[in-house]
Amino acid sequence: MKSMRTQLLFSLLAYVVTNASSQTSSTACDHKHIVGPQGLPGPVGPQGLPGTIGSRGPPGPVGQAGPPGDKGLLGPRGLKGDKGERGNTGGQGKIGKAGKHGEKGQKGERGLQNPLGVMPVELLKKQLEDLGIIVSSQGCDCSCLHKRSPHLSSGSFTIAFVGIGLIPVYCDMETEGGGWTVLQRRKDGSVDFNRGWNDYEKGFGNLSSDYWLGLASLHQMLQLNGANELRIDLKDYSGNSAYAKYSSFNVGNSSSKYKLTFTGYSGTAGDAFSASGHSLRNVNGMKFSTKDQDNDNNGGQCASYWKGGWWFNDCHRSFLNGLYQSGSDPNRITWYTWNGWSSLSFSEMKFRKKE
Ligand SMILES: [Ca+2]
Repeated sequence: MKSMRTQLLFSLLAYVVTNASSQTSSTACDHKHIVGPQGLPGPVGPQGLPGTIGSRGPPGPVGQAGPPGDKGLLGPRGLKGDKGERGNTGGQGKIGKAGKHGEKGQKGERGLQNPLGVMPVELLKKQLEDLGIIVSSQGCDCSCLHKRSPHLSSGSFTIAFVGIGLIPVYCDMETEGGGWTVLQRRKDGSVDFNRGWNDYEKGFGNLSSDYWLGLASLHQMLQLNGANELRIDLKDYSGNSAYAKYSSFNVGNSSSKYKLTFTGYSGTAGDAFSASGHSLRNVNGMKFSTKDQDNDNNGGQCASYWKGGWWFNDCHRSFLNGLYQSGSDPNRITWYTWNGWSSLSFSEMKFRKKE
């Protein structure tokens, strides 16, 4: 660069000297008016220096929009918002599950003694109706029911007994003045009577046909009544009828094995319970026995052998829980003092409070 500038400076000095000498010469020779031919053009000068940078031009028009870019990455989680205002009151929710039973309350005061040993009728009736049980009377057996409502016909009733519970019974409201609670019936052989202790204790069968009230309920109902009488109605397969009646009748509790006691026979069928004095067949004072509980006075097991539960002594002269079959066999429904060993087609044992 420096040598180029130096070269340009010498070229400029040479031009100035040449013009000065030609003017001097012209002046010196002006008076002669002599003009020579035009000289040849000089050589091409060196390239000039680059110019300064121009000013920025005006902005161009806006270009067209480009294609959309790729989706960006998920941004960071935002900050927790402020607590909102309390909402409106909601609707009523569904009923929750029942809570646990509360603690047992203290025992109430003893109520007034009811002559029939029953709890307040309306209270019990209400409670039972709530359970869907229709009750015609409370805490009194068929004899009490008959006394209260003489118009009632024979039929099935559910009776509530204080301290015992509900007991379904059949009431005979016609025979000999009515008011009998049926404890046993054989009518059509529809129910098997060759059963164990538990069944005889709690009862079984159908109130309208063959049934056994149950020794536990029987004992309790007799207890509530105090004094009771017993009636037994019988029929044979020829259509003949007879009955036996005992003016006192009782059955003990479970500890006594439901021991049977009776006195005061009357009737048309004979006193088969006492076996007409046959001491080994008399069932007065006998315990109840079943095929799975031997409480008899026999070396074997009367109930297993004769196929039914009964108050056996050294077996029997009366056996109303025997097999329901016609014919002649001590394992069938028997009332020996009336029909010998010939079986019976019907039997009904019933008690009522003795007035
Ligand atoms: Ca025995």
